[in-house]
Amino acid sequence: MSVSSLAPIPELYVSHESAQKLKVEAADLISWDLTPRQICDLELLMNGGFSPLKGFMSEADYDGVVSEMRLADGSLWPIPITLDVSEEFAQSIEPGQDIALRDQEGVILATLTVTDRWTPDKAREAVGVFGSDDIAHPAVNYLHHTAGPVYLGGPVTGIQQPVHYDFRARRDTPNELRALFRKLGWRKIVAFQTRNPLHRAHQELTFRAAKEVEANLLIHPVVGMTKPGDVDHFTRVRCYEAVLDKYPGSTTTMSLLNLAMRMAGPREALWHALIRRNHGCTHFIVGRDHAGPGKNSKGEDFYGPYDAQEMVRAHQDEIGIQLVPFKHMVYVQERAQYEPVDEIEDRDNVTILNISGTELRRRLREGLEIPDWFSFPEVVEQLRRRYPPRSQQGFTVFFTGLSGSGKSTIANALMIKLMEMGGRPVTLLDGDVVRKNLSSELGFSKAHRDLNIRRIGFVASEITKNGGIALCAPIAPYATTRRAVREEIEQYGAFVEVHVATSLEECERRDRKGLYKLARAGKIKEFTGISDPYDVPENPELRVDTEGHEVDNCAHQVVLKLEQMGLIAG
Ligand code: PPS
Repeated sequence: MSVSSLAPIPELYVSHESAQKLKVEAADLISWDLTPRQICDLELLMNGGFSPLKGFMSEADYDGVVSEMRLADGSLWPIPITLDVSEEFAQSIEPGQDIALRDQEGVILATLTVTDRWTPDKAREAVGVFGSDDIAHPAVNYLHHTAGPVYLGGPVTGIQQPVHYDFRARRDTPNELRALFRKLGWRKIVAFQTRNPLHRAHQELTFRAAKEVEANLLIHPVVGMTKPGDVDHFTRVRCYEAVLDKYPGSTTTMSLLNLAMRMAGPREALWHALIRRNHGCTHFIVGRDHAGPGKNSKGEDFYGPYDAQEMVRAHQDEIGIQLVPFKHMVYVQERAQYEPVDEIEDRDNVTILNISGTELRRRLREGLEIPDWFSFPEVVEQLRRRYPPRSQQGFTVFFTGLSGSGKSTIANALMIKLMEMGGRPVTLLDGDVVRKNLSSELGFSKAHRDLNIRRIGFVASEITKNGGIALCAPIAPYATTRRAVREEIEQYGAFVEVHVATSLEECERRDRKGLYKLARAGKIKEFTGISDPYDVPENPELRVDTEGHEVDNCAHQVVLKLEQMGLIAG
């Protein structure tokens, strides 16, 4: 098989008229609100991207896929496509019943006729599909900690495509791509899967692949769900658009694929190949460590670097798409070009250059040079817009300490110093002020304090995300809540925890608001340090001692810390 027939592939959508009728009838059905991953899966089920699947897998299909990559009818399929739901929802329906599948705004996308309902053995699924039950694997972690405990299976009736507001013109169903290839007269098409920005090495690899098999090139990036921590798809698509100009327009095209990746290495590569076959491609590029999930909890790779190639090679004839294997491409300085690492015979006499993903992120963070041999200036420009150096990113300084420890005073002094420097807007979320505005209905129980801190964390994370500086100064007595706030904020920028370590004795001696006296007299209940706990931070970025240090000096210590962390220019 080397040319594509490009005949239309079966979809699960009903006609427009039937869809309108179904939408009305579905008002009486029980609804399941799909998760983001399920929406991705459903879109590819409905548009034929997952053909021959006709719905979410039955238990028999699932068992066959987990143990031997085969559906009950013997067709090859490597990844379970299951509808995971809560125990409560599963109990509310009976097999044989139709349910409505809705997106997160409640729009109906499809109905599912439930034929199967079962409780999977998730550890078995993890070992079968991902080769390990280690939660360092993002899909294993998802399976155990995000996916619901019960699976529903059955045929899907497609009503409408999920709505996408972004890059609409760049998204194509398998049949739209097949029609495009037909129209262009393309009979041989090699697909390139990616979840990363395209740099020069990728361009060289795709050029070579297309030349080698004399095929047209489809750049087919995943924009559904990729590995946590990846460059977001908005930035990536802008990068792809910039690079597309550098390909010959008559033999290259780009289309976005709304796939939710599992990072399942070899099985995932086979799945990607099947999906590309469904999109009308005849060849599929598999490079080094395709869909690799990173290291396991022992620091070892989950899969061998070329396991994915072997897997696709072993099944290429059966699925009808040919593997184009590629070795790792590196830059040979003396020849000023990229070459596959295993084809460099004079490696002792040449200089081989490479920049890893980690090194690239470091250079972006620190605003260091990214050489032209590595990437295109247009791509670097997009990445720099998305990842400005730390001194231009937002961040949060989170003061914690007992009542009267000096948090607000130091935070106020710090705010003035940061405003004097200028550059980024500074917002102070002081404990007392927050309690007047954001949290006026809350008291001081553990639940209320947690809610108060989470609200502060939410506002600080929004400020940080938008490039501002948030200074928070609540007591925040619970370590677990502080950690949760840290995790939320660190998605967007730095979180600098400052423990204002004034002792209880000193706070009580100062008793600026007279509250300690009232607390000792039992007139204020649940008072931190007296009748309520305070978890002393174990590893704050900074601990300041206010006893024996002026406020100005304490605020200056924070400034020095921010400088040392690269958050403000020195
Ligand atoms: S928390 O635990 O982080 O939600 O507390 P916070 O929002 O920072 O509010 C603390 C201020 O409220 C006053 N206050 C109390 N503090 C602790 N325990 C009890 N029971 C209490 N009741 C009132 C107190 O003035 C705190 O102000 P600061 O600025 O910390 O001195």
